[in-house]
Amino acid sequence: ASLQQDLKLAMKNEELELYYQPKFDLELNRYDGMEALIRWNHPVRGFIPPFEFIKIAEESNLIVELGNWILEKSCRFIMEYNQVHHSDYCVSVNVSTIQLLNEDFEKSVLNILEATGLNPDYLELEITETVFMHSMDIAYEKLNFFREKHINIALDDFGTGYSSLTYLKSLPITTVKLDKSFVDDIAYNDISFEVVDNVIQIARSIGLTIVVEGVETKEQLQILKSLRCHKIQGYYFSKPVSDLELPLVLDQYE
Ligand code: G
Ligand code: G
Ligand code: MN
Ligand code: NA
Repeated sequence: ASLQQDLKLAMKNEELELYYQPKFDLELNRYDGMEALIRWNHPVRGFIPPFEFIKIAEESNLIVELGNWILEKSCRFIMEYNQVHHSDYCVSVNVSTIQLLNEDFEKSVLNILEATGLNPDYLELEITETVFMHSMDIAYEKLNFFREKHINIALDDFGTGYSSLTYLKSLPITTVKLDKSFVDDIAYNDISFEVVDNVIQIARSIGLTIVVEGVETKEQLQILKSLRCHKIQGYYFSKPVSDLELPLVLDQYE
C-alpha cells in the first residue's frame, strides 16, 4: 500500500499521536503553553518523521482532514488539561500553507472551537511565510479574520526564508518564532548574537511576542534573557513529550 493510503488508515487506527513541547515564558518564569507536534508510528515502517508524511498529505487533499484531526485533538487536549490541572496553558498548532488556504479552513477552526468549548485566546496557529508568497491577499484576509476572533497567530521558522524585518510590521500576526539555526552558536558567534539581538528588539518594538526555538543550553537561555526575549522553546527545558509525560515536565515549574 502507498504511504498515502496508509496515512488514511492511520487516522482511523490511532497510529497517529500528538506530542507536546512546552514553551517557557522568561518574564513570568513559568511555562505558558505548548506546541503540538504530530507523530506517526507505522506498524511496518516504524517511526516516520512528520516532514515526510505532512508532505505526502499536502500532495493530496488529505492534509485538510489530517489538519482538522490535529486541531481538534489539540484543542480538546488543552481544554481538558487546564480543567484537570487548574492551569491556563495555551496550545500552538502547526498549520500547513495548503491547509490554511483551503476555503473551508476558517469554518473548520470555528467549528472545532465550538465543539471543544476552548476559549480562542488559548489557541495559537503557527504558519510559515510561504503562505505570504503563495497568496498574500488571501493570507491577510484569513489571518485578519482569526485575529478578530481572538485566535493568536505565530510566524514559524522565522529566518529560514525571505524573512524581511520590514514586512513583519504589516502582518496580521501576534508572535514571531525565530528558527533554531540562529541560537545554535549565539554564545560563540558575534554575528549570530547581533542578529538575534536585532530580531528581538524589532519584534518588541512593533508589539510582537518573540519566541526563540531550539534552546539547548543554560548559556543560551541566559543570553536570551539578557536580550529580553519573551519566550523560549527547546531541549533545555524539554523535548516534545507524550500527553502522559507532559504533567511531569510542567509540574517542575508549578
Ligand atoms: O516535530 P519535529 O519534531 O520533528 O517536526 C518536524 C516538522 O514537522 C516541523 O517543521 C513541524 O512544524 C512539522 N510538524 C510537526 N507536527 C505538525 C503538525 O501537526 N502539522 C503540520 N502542518 N506540521 C507539523
Ligand atoms: O518547524 P517547527 O518549528 O514547527 O518544528 C520544530 C522542530 O524542532 C520539531 O522537530 C522539534 O522536535 C524540534 N526541536 C524543538 N526543540 C529543539 C531543540 O532544542 N533542539 C533540536 N535539535 N530540535 C528541537
Ligand atoms: Mn512550529
Ligand atoms: Na520553527
